[in-house]
Amino acid sequence: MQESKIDKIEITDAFWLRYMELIRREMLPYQWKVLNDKEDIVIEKERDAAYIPSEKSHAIENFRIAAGLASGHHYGMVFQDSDVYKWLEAAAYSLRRVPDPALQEIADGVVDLIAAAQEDDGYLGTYFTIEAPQRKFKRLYQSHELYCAGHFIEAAVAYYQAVHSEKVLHTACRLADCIARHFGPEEGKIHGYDGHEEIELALFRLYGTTKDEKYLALGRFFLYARGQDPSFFWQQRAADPDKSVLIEGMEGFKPEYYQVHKPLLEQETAEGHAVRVTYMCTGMARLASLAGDEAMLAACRRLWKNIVDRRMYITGAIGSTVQGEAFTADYDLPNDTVYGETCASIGLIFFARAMLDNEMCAEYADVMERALYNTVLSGMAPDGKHFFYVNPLETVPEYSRKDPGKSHIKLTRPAWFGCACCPPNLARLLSSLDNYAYIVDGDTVCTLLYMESVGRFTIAGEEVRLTQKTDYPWGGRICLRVEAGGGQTFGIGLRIPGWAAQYEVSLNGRSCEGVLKDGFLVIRRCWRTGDEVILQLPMQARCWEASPAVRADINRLAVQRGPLVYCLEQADNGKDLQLIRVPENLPLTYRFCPDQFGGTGILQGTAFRRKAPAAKGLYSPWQEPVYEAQQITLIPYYCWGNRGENEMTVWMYKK
Ligand code: FUB
Ligand code: ZN
Repeated sequence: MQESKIDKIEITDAFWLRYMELIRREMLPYQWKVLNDKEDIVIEKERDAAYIPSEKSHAIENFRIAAGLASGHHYGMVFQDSDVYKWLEAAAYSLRRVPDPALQEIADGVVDLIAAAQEDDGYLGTYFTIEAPQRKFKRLYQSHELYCAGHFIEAAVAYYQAVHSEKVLHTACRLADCIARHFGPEEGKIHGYDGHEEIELALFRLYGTTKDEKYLALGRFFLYARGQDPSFFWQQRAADPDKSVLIEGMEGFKPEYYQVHKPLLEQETAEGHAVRVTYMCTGMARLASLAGDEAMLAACRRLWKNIVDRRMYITGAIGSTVQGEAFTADYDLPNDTVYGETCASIGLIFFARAMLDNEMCAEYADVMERALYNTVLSGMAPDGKHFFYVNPLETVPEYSRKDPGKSHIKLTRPAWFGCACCPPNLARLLSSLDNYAYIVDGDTVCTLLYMESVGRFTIAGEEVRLTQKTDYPWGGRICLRVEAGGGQTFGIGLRIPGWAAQYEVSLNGRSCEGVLKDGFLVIRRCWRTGDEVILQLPMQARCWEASPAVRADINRLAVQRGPLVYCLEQADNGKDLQLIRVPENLPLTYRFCPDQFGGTGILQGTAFRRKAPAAKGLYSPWQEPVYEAQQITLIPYYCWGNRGENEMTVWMYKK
């Protein structure tokens, strides 16, 4: 069969271009200044813990010291380098979309600096170069050496693809080669892996670009070695003569935290640190598609099902506890102590996208959409300079202020964090959304995320262009205009979102049928230039409930309109949101407000407020509750926390 592939997706969508331009014009310059300690901001700890370094970033200065261009000590988390790498990756995607000589000059300078900080044998890692060369690769459960390496490799591949910098790719290959000399199944090498997965998925990307099988084999080794000997990290720790810890607060974590309690093929449930799980799964899914590894794919499916059927919030957030930023148990989804790290939902999107390369199942794209439009967007403010690390589904300001167990539940977005993993992760995901819009499967082009765009494809050796018009997520009409030369037979697959109760499809103005398979409606025919397919999705707001197994959500309803989950905020609805009661068929009217939160659609309707019984104590004999009507306003969840400290809830109590 002749080749089919995506050639280029140009996003022209008003909703998403606003974000992409915000990243290009505001976020990248802002983050660059922060990484250079040139922005006058308060850096907050993501939770109350004395050991989180939050005086400054120092990330660029660490590289300058490692390169011998400055003197001093390393500052920050042991993985502070990854902030720079993620920034570089985001800059690469932005440059791929819009050439920008000033940004490229800065990025080229970063590449030069990274290369200067690299040691002669290819080793790269400013903490160990500056502070502890004798401990390289000796404390892998905490060191993040391969995690940082992975982030650099990802950035390097993206930057190479964007601006053809041979230097960045060369630097990345030298680093990967250094790792390959130290790790592997051979005698004399380390039969181990990093405490934080990332290198695996990165090596697969490097393999994709260089086609060097060594990188595929090394990534495969890391995945298959993981968990074979659950005591590996602790053996390393015992053997390290230096007993000082690299990251405080991590000593008590069990093997599950690092996903090393069992070999990956035996892991049935998502355990431990949520970001680690998603990066691991992304690596597993990429290996499955690159190598046709069926056993690995089956393991991915098991972990996927466990996450999305039992351990994911309606907002696409994952990670139920601050302790270890981790998964807990099936259906344990507390709304007010949740972790829901922005990076974890970003990782879930990576995992979903990698699964789509294995099998065309719309559920993967549905979850991608859920995580993206809700938790990921909630991770940043409309100014592109304030960020959430944790994305709760319920807040009470006084509880966050006074309960040490809720210190991670911030009420407004900080300017930066002591551990700044999330802000540059947002920048790299949102500036590369073109990678998530379509997929080509055989001779079928499938839509994944709906957004205005011009997509150029090669289908069975022929050029095809699809122009997508829509005002999604506000409107549900999606129009695809085809340009296909003199007529070609191929498939167009439309994702029918899981949230859509029904849909209509027309072809050139007439109702049309396709074949619905795994959530994609595939229309196969001889397409001609000018053909137009219109998909109409229902956009009325609906109440959703959680499985009764979720104790935190029992007798509660959440509102979703299209892909957007909505919430109540005190700013619109008054204090004591727990007193608001909603009927299941809550009628809601939709209104687009161009001036709110950069332009957003709000919902309004009549609900009830339970009146507090007069002069009663904390407890009293049960009485029939009394309600009064209350107009309520719901805003998209991603907009919450932008109007000062304020109560918020996604799940409302049923009347
Ligand atoms: O450990 C590196 C990153 O820092 C993790 O991915 C985040 O969860 C944060 O802990
Ligand atoms: Zn993060």
